[in-house]
Amino acid sequence: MIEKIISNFRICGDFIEAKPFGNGHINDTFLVSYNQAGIEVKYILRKINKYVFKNPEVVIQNTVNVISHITEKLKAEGVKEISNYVIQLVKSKNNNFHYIDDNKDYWCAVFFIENTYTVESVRTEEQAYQAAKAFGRFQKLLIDAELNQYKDTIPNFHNLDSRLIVFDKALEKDEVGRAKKIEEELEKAKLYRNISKKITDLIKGNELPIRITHNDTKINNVMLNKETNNGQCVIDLDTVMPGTVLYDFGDMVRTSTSPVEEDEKDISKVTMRINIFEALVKGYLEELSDVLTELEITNLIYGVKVIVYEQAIRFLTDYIMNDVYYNINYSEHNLVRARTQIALLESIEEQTEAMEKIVKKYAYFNN
Ligand code: GN1
Ligand code: MG
Repeated sequence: MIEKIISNFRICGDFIEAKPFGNGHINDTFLVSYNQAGIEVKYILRKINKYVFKNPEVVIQNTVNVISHITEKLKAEGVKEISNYVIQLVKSKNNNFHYIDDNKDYWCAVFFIENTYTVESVRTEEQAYQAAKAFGRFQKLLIDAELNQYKDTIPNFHNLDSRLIVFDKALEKDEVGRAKKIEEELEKAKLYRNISKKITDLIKGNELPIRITHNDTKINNVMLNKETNNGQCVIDLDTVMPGTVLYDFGDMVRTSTSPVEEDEKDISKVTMRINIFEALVKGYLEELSDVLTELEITNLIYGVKVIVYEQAIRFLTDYIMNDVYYNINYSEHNLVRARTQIALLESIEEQTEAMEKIVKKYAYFNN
């Protein structure tokens, strides 16, 4: 079946194999290899989840825009071998950047970048620093992207207020009776609810700059070079759209600072590692401290709290709704994920002062 799908793209040579790839929670992703005159060449093929992305054409248009923006800027900087640093889409035989199958599902193919790897949790300060530099560089390259060329691929994606409305509704309906199993988690979710207040005010007051941002800066969305460990290429561009850097910084910290994965069952292992946090701040601000505003920089840690809390709410909501959004491997999977997010938030709250000091250390207000 995958062989048939990929045959609709402009790829020459002989199909070798297709294997499921990566750990994304949303789209189906495959690594496909071809024999091209004796050389094995790999591609990543993805089916866009149409439950999550109601308008796949927008996802593709934004992706095309961001790739061409970054490609042009790297060219202007004189960078060689640009396809090692920004993903490149393969055209379909119909001359589109996607193929639509009989099920009306949209598929996209990109060239696989050789000699790179991704991590699910950060092992070293160096990895954190390099990944943060890559996300920072990505943001810097997009600093002059035209806002009006990008549409929302998922409306209100990081709007915590609307996430909370959906959460409250799900809880009220409690369709499959799961609410009674999560009393402790609900108590904690309530405790931290006031986190949402300030972000709503900042955004409504138009105080935070709206930029083209990534919106899914999970640590496994940056490809690191196998030899140098450099953060080589930021991937998963489905949610590139207007947003704030607070969310991107927040999601990077959320997914990098805990020593264990998002679905660790033993929450005593979940903690915000301050040395990893420092490496992230250093890498991110080395690239961005001269372009971000003071308001953005002074709210970075607040952004972390917003994102971790939002993620806890999203996992809890999906658990209450009987797992309609995220891919799961077992029935409590979303609940386990929500618990790690709450534990992480608790650890962040405890270390806020030390985190603030670190941000101050690396922030140079040049604006
Ligand atoms: C999803 O697809 P993936 O795994 O990169 C989700 C993110 C969540 C994340 C939680 C479009 O990302 O927003 O933060 O799972 N993507 C979408 O791990 O909802
Ligand atoms: Mg994603």
